Amino acid sequence: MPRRSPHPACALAALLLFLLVPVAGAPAARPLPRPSRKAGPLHPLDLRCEYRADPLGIDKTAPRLSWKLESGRRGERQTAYRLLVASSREKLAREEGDLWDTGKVAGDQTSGLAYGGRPLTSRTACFWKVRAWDAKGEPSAWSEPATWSMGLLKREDWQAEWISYRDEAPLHKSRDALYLPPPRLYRTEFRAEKPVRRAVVYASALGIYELHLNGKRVGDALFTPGWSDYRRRAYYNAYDVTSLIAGGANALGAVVAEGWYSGYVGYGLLVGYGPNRVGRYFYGKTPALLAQLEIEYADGSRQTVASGREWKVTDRQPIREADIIMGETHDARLELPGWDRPGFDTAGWATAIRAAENGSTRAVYSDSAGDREVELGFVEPRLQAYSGPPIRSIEEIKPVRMLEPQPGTYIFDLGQNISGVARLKVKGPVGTRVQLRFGEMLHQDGRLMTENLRRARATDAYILRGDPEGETWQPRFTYHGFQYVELTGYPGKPGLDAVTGIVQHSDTPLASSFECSDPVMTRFYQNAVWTQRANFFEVPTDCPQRDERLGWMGDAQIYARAATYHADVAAFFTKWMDDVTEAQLPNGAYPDYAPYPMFHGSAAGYGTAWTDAGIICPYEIYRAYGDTEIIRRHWYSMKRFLAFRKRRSPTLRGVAAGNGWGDWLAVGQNTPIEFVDAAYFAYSAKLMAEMAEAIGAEADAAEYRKLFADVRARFTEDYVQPDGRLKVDTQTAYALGLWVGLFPEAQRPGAAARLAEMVGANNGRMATGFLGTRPLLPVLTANGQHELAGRLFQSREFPSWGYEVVNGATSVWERWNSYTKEGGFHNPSMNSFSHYAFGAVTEWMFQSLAGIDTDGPGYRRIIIRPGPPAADAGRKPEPVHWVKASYDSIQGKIASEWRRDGGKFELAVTVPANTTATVYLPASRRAGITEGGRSLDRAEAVRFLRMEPGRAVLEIGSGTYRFVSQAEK
Ligand code: RAM
Repeated sequence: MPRRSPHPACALAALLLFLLVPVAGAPAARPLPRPSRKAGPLHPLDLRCEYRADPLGIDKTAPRLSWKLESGRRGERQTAYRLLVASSREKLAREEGDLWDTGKVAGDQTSGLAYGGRPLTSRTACFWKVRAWDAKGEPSAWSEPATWSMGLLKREDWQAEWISYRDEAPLHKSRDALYLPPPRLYRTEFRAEKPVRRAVVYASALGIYELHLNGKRVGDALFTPGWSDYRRRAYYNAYDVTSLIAGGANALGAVVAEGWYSGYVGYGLLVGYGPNRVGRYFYGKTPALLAQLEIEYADGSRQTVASGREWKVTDRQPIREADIIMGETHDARLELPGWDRPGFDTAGWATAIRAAENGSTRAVYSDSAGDREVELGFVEPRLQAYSGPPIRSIEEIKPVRMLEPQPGTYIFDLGQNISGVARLKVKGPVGTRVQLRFGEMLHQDGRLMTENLRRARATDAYILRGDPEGETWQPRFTYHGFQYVELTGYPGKPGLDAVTGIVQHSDTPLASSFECSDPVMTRFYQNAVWTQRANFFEVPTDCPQRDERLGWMGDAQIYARAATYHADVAAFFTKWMDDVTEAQLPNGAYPDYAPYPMFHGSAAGYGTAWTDAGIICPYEIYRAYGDTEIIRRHWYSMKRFLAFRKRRSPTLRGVAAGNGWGDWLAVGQNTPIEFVDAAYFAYSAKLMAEMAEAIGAEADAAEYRKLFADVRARFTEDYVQPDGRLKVDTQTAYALGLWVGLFPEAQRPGAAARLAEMVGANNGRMATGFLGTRPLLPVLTANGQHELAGRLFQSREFPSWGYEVVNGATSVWERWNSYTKEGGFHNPSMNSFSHYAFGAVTEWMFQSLAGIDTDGPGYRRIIIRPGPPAADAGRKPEPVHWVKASYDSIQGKIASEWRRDGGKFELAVTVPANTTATVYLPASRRAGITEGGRSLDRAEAVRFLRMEPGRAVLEIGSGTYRFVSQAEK
């Protein structure tokens, strides 16, 4: 499967590196990059519209444009830019910006530039490019051209009707038996008689659709149109199909499965939620399709092919079951070759109906908020263009071994826990049924461990058509979280190539690399990235394997910033924040997960720190990408939320109400909910004040600053003692208090000392859960306890990150003790091996170990602050003594690579063009610091600012630098 080609930035950066003589005694230390002496012009590249490369069918009428800049020259920046947007590729090539020509605009802006040209209307195709002027006022060449196109912006643009099949099946009633109806195929034919200039198809579904045109699958996105509250709103997607239109007869088809709309969702079945308590039909009973193909001919005429009652539909097709959680069954004997090509005989197919013709179906819907009657018949949703990165098949993994725990049962080990599906390769007699089951772990005796899947059947099956050439199959409407695939019913003994792991997730471009001298922690970084990939699946899910996979808010807010280090998640969060706002409860609280098809736990529907994700996630996106639009878009909703918080806590103290998830999965210490709530109330107010300032809402900023101060004052009154100790004496309490800034200045050192003392008293171990773990290392580092942070980070003792790795983890576990080599599995009813929350420590790895952070929003100014833990000859494992990390920020690639060798400290830094960085270089004195072998005064684009205890503070412009200093050991 094609993988995205390396980013041009990487290639250029790779060119800039050349080898250093390795330092003796530094195991596996990587050569440090040498600065480039080569001068080069400014080069704009990586053009994005609404964070995406060449998006089609967007509905933002002032989309935000961005680019990155590269230069081989130090201290380079953009002094002006000119952007052209044209209505055709040809016009753009002729430098005719008929839609928008900004002219030469002075300034350094390269992201979040809102389109300000001629009004954009439905269907407009836009072609654009940019050129930048450098520090000397020299213009660059034009960038490569990029595109975007507008979707269907008005209801009237849609001629297509929502269509469906006549659904006479009674509502399923049983919780004991699964109900897995087959997807439907839909098709129509049309003729195209003239040369085609452009053809675009727009499509949506209540359910999941897959479009086909003339025998080809349209696009490569999976699980389209994505998950939303379909009762109110559905996404649609657009595809350019110009090259697929044939002269003469054409056939347009679709497969529509139930997906989140009417299939099994979350733990609905397990706990008996939803209509009839059966765990399905959360949004409605019968899937529906909407499709509109628009052809523009070379002569200017147009033709529209739209879903309607003349389409044909059937369920007599090979996919017999297709459920996201339960799995997929494919009977290849029923394949309908040519169903998506013209001329296919549709005898036996039914005529499609308008979705509304199925009429009303009423049912009693149950969840933790009680029983109520709901309508499950068709309700027309508002349409919105999909704004996220689509889910795709990203990568293939070959199994590393095959086991046969019982005769005829084969287990394939991918060597990596992933989300996605398995592709099966098989040859055998017609009618043979091969079954695939999925698991993250094996039992001691080699059997597949499926207990932690709870009610997720996670079973696929393929029934052979008996092709003597062999058959391959890959499901399309289900996915699993797994490392192991169990095959039964296979004809003969399979080879290792019978199964291929297909990694699937939202296609958020990976953005970083991290290696250090401790291989266990290098592996942990990889585990965190894998776990994020497995869970950034349409929404930020808690886990990919069991019957849950919900967009849990607590997990997301803890992890959002770490997520930004691993991948470009700007578009992903842009999409999901709309789901979050949509799910906001009538009282202004955000629910525990979004989308929110069912109330869970307390009927209140929210829990402290989970509900605050509605504030924290946009904040983190603003910080990482400089995005003020996400703040503006959700401002009203966020204000409603703070108003709710105020109403609920009139004394401005924390309260224990709603779901008390609290410091979830902490070991050994319990932090009271009121305390957590007070801290999060303050935190939300503080972030709101900062965001208000960012969008120029002065009055709001003043109000929220005061609110923060007031909540903080109550907090101090209630909890803080004169020596800095808290009345709630848990590690999490200190970590949260220090993180949010709740201690008066005078009490801060005492609080930090107490936190360190508590870790010591706990045999040097953490006692924190989801909420306490994220801030723990950052606050230790920020408060003079970096050594302790480093020790916790590298610990292999339970509970720790290293403990998971030495116990064989390839992903991040839900619980600190999900599994031990000696003791086996912990509590299978809630034990995921792919849960990202505890992986949030990678934020500290980047910020405080590699030392890459933003100074203000969006990496316009960068902080490079390497954090070598003190060399301690006796400590096991040996303290980290080299790190090599990079991060592809919204401004371009940042790299920090350092190595400590006795008293010598080496640091290689790269910062992108158009940015500056403050470098905190470990050094005991200024003299003796060199850059590229020269003394500091002679180094180009380096400014010495000051000495601080143990380090020199420098300012650098863009480029690659290599510093050497003498530092304390
Ligand atoms: C679990 C989820 C999630 C957590 C909630 C409270 O079921 O997996 O991680 O946020 O509960």
